[in-house]
Amino acid sequence: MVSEKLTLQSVKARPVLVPLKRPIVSKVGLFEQWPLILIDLYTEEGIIGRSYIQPYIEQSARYLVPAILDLAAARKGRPVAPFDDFRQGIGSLHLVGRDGVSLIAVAGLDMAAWDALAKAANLPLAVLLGGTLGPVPAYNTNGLWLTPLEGLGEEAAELVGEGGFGGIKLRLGRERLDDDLAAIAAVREAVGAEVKLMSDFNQGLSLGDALHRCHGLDDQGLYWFEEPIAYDDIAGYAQLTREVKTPIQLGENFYGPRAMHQAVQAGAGDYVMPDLMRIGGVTGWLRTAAIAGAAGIEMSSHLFPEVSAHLMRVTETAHWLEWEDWADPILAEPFQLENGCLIIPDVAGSGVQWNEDAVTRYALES
Ligand code: SMN
Ligand code: MG
Repeated sequence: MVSEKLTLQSVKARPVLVPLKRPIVSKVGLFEQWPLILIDLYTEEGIIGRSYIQPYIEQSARYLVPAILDLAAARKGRPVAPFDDFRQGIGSLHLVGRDGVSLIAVAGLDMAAWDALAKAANLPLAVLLGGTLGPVPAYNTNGLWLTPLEGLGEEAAELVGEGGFGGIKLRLGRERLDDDLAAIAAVREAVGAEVKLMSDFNQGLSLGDALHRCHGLDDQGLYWFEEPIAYDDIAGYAQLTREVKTPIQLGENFYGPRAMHQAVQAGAGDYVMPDLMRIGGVTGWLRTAAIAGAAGIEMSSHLFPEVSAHLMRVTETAHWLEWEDWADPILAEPFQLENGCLIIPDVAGSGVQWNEDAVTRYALES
């Protein structure tokens, strides 16, 4: 047979709510537990593609699951072809907007489709994409939220120790500049000079406040300032990038490759970090990586460490993988870390498989 084909049969999308080891206390919200939507894409040939999305908002399953299932129903009986499906998916939903729910639904199915294709080829996703398996340098984002200063040093040391990490991320944008300075000092003292300190403002500041705050923190040796202002104020980001010495990082809220193109054209950041759910899954990432690569901008990942790790192996300007373990409670085989790197398992597909007992335990009514 010249070509093995995969034909979409049906899709299941199951919301779960999993416990977090450390609650997320951030400018984008307080989360004690973390919602995921688990997607299983069944093919007539018997291969099942799997993916998850992390929609932040527990109740969002009420509108995300129907969007995913509607798209899937329109594809029933058709070949699993993510590049075609990406265009068709956005095309079919653009009347209610190209971003947001539409792109998230497309992205979730896209990641499951690529997993199915890699499984059908009996290759890890990175290898299907023309790369190799290997360690992926990661920083630990699993803590250092906007929590009391007293606990930060101890937590920073714990975070480094969780995988021999060479970088950790600290949330900033506390009430006063001095509070941010004290947080940085506590963390630095605990982890020493060598560990890279990424920082994230989670869009918490106005442009004026960001100019003050970033200038006030510019000599602290932070590795990057992430999202000081609202994610779509591209002109404001371009100004910060021009005026601040510390590299500006953004991109977790970019919806689709065109948003990356616009940001790059505007000089909106020194670094970028797309999120698989918003950028459009594997297909959206590949297109986005080409834009960042051509521009010579280093590209990190946001959340989704498992699938992102495969993609970092084929990303021209691959920079840092963001490590969080939030999906671990429902994964059959959580990914492992060694010497600050995520280890991609040598299995067909992305390596994302469910622990069905845990899925039942954490199931959420949609
Ligand atoms: C973040 C991610 C998920 C929840 C809150 C904050 C953050 C990050 O922006 O970059 O990790
Ligand atoms: Mg962020």
